[in-house]
Amino acid sequence: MKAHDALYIGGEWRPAASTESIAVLNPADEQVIGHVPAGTAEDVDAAVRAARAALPGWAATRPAERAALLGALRDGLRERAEDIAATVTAELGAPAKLASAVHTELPIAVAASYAELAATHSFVEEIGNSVVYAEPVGVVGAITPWNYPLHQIVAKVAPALAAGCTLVLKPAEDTPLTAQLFAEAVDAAGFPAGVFNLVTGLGPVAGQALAEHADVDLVSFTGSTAVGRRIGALAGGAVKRVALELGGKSANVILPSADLAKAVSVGIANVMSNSGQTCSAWTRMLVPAERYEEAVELAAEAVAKYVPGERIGPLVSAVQQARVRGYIEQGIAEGARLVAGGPEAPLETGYYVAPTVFADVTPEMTIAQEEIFGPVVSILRYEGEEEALALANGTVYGLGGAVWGERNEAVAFARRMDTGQVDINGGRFNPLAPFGGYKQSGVGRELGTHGLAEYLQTKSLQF
Ligand code: TXE
Repeated sequence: MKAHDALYIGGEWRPAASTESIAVLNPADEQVIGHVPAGTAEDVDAAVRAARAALPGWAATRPAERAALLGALRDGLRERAEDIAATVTAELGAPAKLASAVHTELPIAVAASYAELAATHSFVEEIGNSVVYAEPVGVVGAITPWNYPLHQIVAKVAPALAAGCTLVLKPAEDTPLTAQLFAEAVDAAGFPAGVFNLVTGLGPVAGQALAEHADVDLVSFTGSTAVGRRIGALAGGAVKRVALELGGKSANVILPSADLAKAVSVGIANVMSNSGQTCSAWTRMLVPAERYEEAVELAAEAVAKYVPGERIGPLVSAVQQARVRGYIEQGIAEGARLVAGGPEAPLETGYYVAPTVFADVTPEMTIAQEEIFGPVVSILRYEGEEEALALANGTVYGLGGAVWGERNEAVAFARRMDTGQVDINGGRFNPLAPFGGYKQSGVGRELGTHGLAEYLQTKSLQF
């Protein structure tokens, strides 16, 4: 793994305007593994200009040409798969298996899906006496978080390029090395200069400059609800398009007809994966009162398998570690029953948090309402389906969720949940299914044709 001491703008690696840099740490051992440039507003402006200059040419390419280049990008990512997985392990702390299966293979599947969609999607439609053209929105500012360093990038860049948009990417400052590897793959694929640009930098500096830039037509942001709200307000003020993928507090609803042991063990695995740093993680387990103690015991058993430093990695940073430990302390202070884990760091070195399970969690507790973004599960009790539904829908969020039980019952329940996607009896990742939130979990959808639509605007010609 090598860090580029430059930004990728206009088809080349160029020095940033300032010599300031950002140190990248390995959260498992707290060692510095590289430095990347801290881009400023001046760099963002240069990148937006490059994207603007490249737009007319790129927007005019035939979808088949864009599909071919996206196919080359998919192949370039495949060739770099080992390097990507090692980089994600180094800067996020993801265990090797997770890094290659989830952090590398899934985003490659998403890139592959857009190589195909660019070729097969119909960008022209006849409606009565009109012909409707789907045209690119223009220059995109993409701001991504660190929790899935490559996936978050691919889920924005691939549909934007498939649509004929050009873009500037500002990746998270905690995981910029994966973004640089991605830029290498874009460069090698042979996209025209300026179609894709990368500016590494701090959120309040480079991110803010990108979100505020007058010549950006669409801001696509994934991250905290606080920053998302600010970006949404900026975009609203400037009357520009915005896509927001924000936090979650998803419910894992276990109906009385469910296979309890499976629902609990898969539910725990879902939260422990990526050390709980998944916006759609099923962090609230809802269990029928008559099976509550049984579920709590099963959860304690299941979580014991997640040994920090072996099966479960650290959190991304000291800041996130402190935040999550603070939530665990708050859970205890507000009266939840600690069944496993706790606020003490399980290892001396590295930003680890003990896999934690709370029972006797009531809906008004902070740990039942706020996104913790760590390996912490709250188990709530319900009496009857209506209470389960009120609990499931009782937060400001609506991103993911799960329902376990007899298939028809589970589907009927899922249809009443205020959330963007629900896994029935486990579910399986589908790179073509729309992903995004109801309520304060966001605006817009990623993946598949719904994700592509975010980057398109329509023009109708009447005859
Ligand atoms: O997010 P930020 P943080 C949630 C999760 C986590 C919390 C804080 O609950 O604990 O957010 O994480 C850029 N203008 N999620 O602090 O700050 C920043 O550089 C423009 C959920 O890391 O929102 C990075 O590229 N951009 C989430 C990106 O925003 C700004 C994933 C996300 O960082 C900016 C991550 C600004 N003023 C965190 N300030 C999910 N939905 O998956 C920061 N950024």
